Amino acid sequence: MATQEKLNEPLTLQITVQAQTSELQTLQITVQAQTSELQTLQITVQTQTSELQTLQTTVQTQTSELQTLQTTVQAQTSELQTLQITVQTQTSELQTLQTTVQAQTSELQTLQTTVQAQTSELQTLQTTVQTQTSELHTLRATVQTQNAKLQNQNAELQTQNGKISSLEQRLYQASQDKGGATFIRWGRIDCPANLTDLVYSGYAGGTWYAHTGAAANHVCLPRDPVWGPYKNMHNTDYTALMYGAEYNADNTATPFGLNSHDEEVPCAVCRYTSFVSSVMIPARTTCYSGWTKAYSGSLAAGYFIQTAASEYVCVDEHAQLLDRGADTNDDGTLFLAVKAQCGSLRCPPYEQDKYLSCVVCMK
Ligand SMILES: [Ca+2]
Ligand SMILES: [Ca+2]
Repeated sequence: MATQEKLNEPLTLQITVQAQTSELQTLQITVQAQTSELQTLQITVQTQTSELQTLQTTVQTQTSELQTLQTTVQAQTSELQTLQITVQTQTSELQTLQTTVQAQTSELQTLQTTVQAQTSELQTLQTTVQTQTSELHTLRATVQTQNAKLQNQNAELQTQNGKISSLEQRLYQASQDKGGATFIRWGRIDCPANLTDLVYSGYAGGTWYAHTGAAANHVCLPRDPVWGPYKNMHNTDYTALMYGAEYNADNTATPFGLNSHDEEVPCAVCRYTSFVSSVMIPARTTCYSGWTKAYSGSLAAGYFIQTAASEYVCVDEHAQLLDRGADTNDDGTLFLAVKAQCGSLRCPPYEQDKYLSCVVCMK
């Protein structure tokens, strides 16, 4: 056996060499492959190295950015804390407000209940008002009717009031006014104060001193004549005549005031306020007992040698003169002083050629 083995040894070697050669070739191929692969890896490593550098740069950049972001985050965290405090405060306020809202909601419900009750009441009232409005219209119509009646009654009342007033006035006069008699105060435009009222004042008038007919009495003509319907009748001579009056006493002996000659004579119609009678007493300046003096003065009448009749009147002791009368001598009815003439006239007590006084007395 050993021989055999020796015979076979070169072959084995060959086989081995071949195997090894093959294996070597395989290894070479493998080395080549690995070399190629290594190159590829080197390239890859280089590439990755370059990428790594790029990444490092990126990381640095991102680290810087991260720091910036951290700063920002810290600031925002601080701000967030502030906001959280604010939120807590607001939450607390909100809770308070919710409590308030709940209270108000409750109150609102109470009010709604009240409003509903009042609405119901209001409807009832509206119904009542409508009813009352209707009644009011009816009442207004009634009132208008009654107003019309009232106006008629007022008119009647006014008429009756007028009658009552008139009756009262008459009654008052009947109860209070014991006066009523009148007299003419010659030579004055006024009446004795406190005792009499002035009815009117005017101008003494009468007959022309030289006429042989017509009236004898003097009249007191008012200053404001009211003409009657026959004022403008046809002018004939079959009439009486009315003249004015002058004081015609001699200026050297006149009871009618200085320079009274040719002055015209005023007069006043007077009414007693508390006396029922009066009398003109010639030849007196005082009244008899129980009588009150209205005025005194001088007895006057017409010129005795003239043809016209006249009458005795009492001219006031403070005789007045009508304005502008002395400018002209117009005559008319003449007022002269009266002298006593003894004989049938008892002397004494009278005295010849003495001027007579007069007085108007009231009771
Ligand atoms: Ca005259
Ligand atoms: Ca004269």
